[in-house]
Amino acid sequence: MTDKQNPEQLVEIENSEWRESLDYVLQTQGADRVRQLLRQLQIRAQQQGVSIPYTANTPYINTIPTDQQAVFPGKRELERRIKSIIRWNAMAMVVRANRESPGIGGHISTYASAATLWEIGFNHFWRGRTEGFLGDMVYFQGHAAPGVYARAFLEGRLSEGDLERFRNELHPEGGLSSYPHPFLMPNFWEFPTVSMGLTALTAIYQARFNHYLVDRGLRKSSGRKVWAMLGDGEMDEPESLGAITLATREQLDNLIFVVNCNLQRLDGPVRGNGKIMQELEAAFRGAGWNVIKVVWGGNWDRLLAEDKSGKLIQRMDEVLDGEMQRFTLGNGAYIREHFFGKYPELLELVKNYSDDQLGALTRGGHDPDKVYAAYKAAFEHKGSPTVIFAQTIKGYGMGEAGEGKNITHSQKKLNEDELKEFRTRFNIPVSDDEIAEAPFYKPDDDSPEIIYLKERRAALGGSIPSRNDGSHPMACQTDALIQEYLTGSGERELATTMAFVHMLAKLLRDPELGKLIVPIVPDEARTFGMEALFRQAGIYSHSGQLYEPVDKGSLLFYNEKKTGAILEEGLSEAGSMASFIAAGTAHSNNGVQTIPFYTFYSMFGFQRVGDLIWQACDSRARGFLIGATSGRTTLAGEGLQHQDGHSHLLAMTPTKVKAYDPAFAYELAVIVHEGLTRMYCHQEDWIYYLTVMNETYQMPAMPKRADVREGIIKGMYKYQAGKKGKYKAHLLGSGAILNEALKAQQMLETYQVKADVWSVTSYKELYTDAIECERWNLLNPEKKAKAPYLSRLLAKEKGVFVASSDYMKVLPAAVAKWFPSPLHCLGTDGFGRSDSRANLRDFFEVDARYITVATLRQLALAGEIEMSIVSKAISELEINPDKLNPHNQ
Ligand SMILES: Cc1ncc(C[n+]2csc(CCOP(=O)(O)OP(=O)(O)O)c2C)c(N)n1
Ligand SMILES: [Mg+2]
Repeated sequence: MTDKQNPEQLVEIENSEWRESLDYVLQTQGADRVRQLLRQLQIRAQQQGVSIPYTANTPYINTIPTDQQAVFPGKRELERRIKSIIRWNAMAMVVRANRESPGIGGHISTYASAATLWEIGFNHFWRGRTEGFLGDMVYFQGHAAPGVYARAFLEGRLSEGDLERFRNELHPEGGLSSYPHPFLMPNFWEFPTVSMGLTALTAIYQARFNHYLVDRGLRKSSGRKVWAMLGDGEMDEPESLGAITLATREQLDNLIFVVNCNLQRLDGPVRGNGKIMQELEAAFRGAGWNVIKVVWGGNWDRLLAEDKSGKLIQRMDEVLDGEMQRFTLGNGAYIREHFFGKYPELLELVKNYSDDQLGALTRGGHDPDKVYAAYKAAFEHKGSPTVIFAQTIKGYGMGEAGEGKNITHSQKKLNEDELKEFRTRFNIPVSDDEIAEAPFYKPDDDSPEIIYLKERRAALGGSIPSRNDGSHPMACQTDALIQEYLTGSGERELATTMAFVHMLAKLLRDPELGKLIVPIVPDEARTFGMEALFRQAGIYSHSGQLYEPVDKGSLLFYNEKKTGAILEEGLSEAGSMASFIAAGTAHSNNGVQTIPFYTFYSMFGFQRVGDLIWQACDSRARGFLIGATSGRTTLAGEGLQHQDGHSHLLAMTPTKVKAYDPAFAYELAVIVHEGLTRMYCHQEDWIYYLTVMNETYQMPAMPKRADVREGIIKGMYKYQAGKKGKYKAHLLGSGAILNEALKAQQMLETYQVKADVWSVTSYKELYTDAIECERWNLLNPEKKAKAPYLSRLLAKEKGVFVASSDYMKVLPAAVAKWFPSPLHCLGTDGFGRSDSRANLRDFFEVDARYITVATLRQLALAGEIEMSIVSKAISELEINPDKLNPHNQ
């Protein structure tokens, strides 16, 4: 030190001395010692009141230092050629599809940014399914699907015609779906990844479920990995981050996230004013993940090594994502001026670099060496999940057409000049004469590219993605399982929820099916009376039970164990649905026919996780969704945000869902039996949604008529004929409200009405069947018209019809037109209230009195009785006609 040094210089000298000390310790004693010393310094500072700001971030440089980088084992030049061809074809698919049908859509820029990330996976890591190995599970970012198709084309799995029919699925020869949909391409896609946010969530639970299967002894551990290829914009969805702590808690080192940080989403930058990689790094490190950042390409390594001032890393840390995007568009001179130009030390650092060299500095996600090293480290990492954040450029290679521009996400067209530029940049052998056509290009089968690509896939066990439908019809012996529920409960009163839990316990004990049953519950087991299953089946916990539960002495103690069957997901309906999807698709994805029974508060089902239910259908998941505590008036006391009177409407939407609202234990048993038979014995893709209730009453025996069982399944059957009366009516009831119809049947006798009571187990089944007939009749005008089941059932019935349920009036209204005379619908439109069942049924006008009045009015409208009788009934039954409409309250 000399006197002439100013304070800034002194600080700098001190900084460099400390840095050198650290380097020395690292070289002589290793990384652990460095960590110890830093910890010591932290303690020392804290003891003296110097609080150290918490940061979960590491500097904005690659996590893996160059000298620890695994050596890339591939043929780099050949892989680049292959990747370039895939880039071209992926782009051409979209361009051509949009020329053929303007507005048909598709995305070019996402795959353009992800190509290296995916190709390293395809050539070196992602293993296909072989005899002895189920293969890795790769969730491909949905809108980059053209990249997967373009690769499948080179691998010979798809033809040129297939590529031409991208987004043209209704073509007579079939086309390629816009995004990954197992529902639409069941032999190709495994995981629907299109609804942003669900990929991360479902991948986490899938990885956990893979452990569950091993722990429960249903599958051998094989080392297979779950890879989720994600977008940085997508990480803003709450579901993306919502389960990341579960992944560490469960030590999911079989899980790897790769987040393609192209710093852009659809409209613009993900974090123009910040740094998305740093923000996500903090979240994931905080959650205990192994985080690997791949920020810069290899051509930055020398600059970083030569930078003794620390200013380069400082600049990297400072630069905003919005600026980084700007550097993509700017040339080398611009980068020199605006990136390096901020500090004289940095200008000095790059003084021997030409503008072209600066312009060519790459982002980490476009450097195969860096990406390979990150993947290898992730693959080998033990004890926690890994997330790789790879910085890329959105629309990489699209040049003027969109590289790094805010419009790039939606860019679907390239003009001739832009095509030429793309062709030249990636060296695709397409001549100027042909370029306007954007022809697909595939090298000959004996070309080095195709030979190499096929060799690599063969070495990794074959092509992916490839969905294997491992379904084999099973000879199930399920009849005996339900017999006991068909005979009724005698004097004993129970709720359908209790009957269901009893059935579930019985299924779990069954020697054939028991090991396949997966009960799933989001912290409501006690609400549903399921705690008896804790002891019987055990709550799954990979680490077993490391503590003595407080209720150890009791019969129903909280029994966590490694071989537990119950997935107690805590308060996460979304997580539970993700588990449902994993268990419900195990027949294809895990070669084992697990049978999920996901039981939840029905209010927090379809409306809360409807998107995941839709995804479950797309995944071809099978299983039972049990909406418990259902019914707007049957769930007493809970009020507006708990009482469900509409999930059956929402259940109308996905056609692969069958929805039932049974009233009695025998109905429930018949439906569960039917579900097991169709989904597991016959291997059909269905999801059965059953609502069960918590009102207790005596469960009758199943009427001994041949039509009853069929009626339960088809949605409606006559439960009890009326005894006597001059006038004829039919009362339709569902769920617990069927009991109100039975009470009304009695009341109506005093008005000389003979009312038959029908149990409607499923309006959805009735509706689906009716519209199917209607459609057939429309298209076959000269053939004998088909009559819907409902019309056939009621063809000979005289009299009036009144339907009541614990759901909105529109539910029975959906099938009204197939009734022989007008149907009056009672239902629970409006917000719930906390009160007793009796008061709620009065408030919503669905109790026996309202059914009685509605029936009398239908009779009066039909000219059978006088309207004055209706008025008389209103007053006799103490109904206030000036009562406010619950719909508006
Ligand atoms: C839930 C949901 N909302 C909106 C979309 C429409 N969408 C598809 S891709 C996209 C932007 C994705 O950005 P990012 O995740 O960063 O992916 P990139 O294309 O940049 O790789 C949007 C908004 C969607 N698929 N899902
Ligand atoms: Mg993005």
